[in-house]
Amino acid sequence: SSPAPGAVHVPGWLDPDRQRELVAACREWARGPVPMRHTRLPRGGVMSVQTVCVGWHWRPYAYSRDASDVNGARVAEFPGWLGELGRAAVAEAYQDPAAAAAYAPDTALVNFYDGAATMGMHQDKDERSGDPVVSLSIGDTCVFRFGNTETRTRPYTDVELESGDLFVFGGPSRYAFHGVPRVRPGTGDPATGLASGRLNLTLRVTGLPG
Ligand code: MD3
Ligand code: FE
Repeated sequence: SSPAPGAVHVPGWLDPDRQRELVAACREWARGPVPMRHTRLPRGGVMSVQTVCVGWHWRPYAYSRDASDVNGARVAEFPGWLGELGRAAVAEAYQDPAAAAAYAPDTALVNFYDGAATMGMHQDKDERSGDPVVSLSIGDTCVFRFGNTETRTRPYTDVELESGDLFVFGGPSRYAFHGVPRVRPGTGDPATGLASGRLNLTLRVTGLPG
């Protein structure tokens, strides 16, 4: 379904095997070379979500190859199979083979939510490319709040994101405010390999050279 122009929600897009593979891959990335951690905000806050990055390291408000705010190591290489998954996601969401073929994500942000973690309303503007963001959810269901491009307040739409769901945000939705006001503990299937909590992978195009 499409809650707004350029935003497409595909429930249950990842089959159980794919979800297990992604959980296993995220577990490896979470160990290193840059360990998963609570991102520190420039004004002294700490995010309740834990994040590990692949391809490029994100910190507010910039991307780099080295994680100078964590351990100084270079982030893990962005694997070819993850780019293929991103192109398949865009093909499914937009039913547009040309748009899918041109989609070349070079970074993935992996967010882990324990039962209490939330993400406040924000826009994603650190990328220099307006190409779509692909979001993949695994584990506990969450309430995803999808807003407007002007303010972090109403009007917004609350959508339940479940394990296996795909969401693609492109076109006018690319710069919409969004957040995760709550997760629903105990709703995930441990067969994914996640005993508790929620994983979200976002694939993005940084627009940075090399
Ligand atoms: C809409 N992550 O990492 S995914 C983020 O579930 C982020 O972890 C949330 O917001 C999460 O920045 C939401 C859905 C999402 C991701 C990126 C977007 C929605 C978006 C970028 C632009 C518009
Ligand atoms: Fe975001």
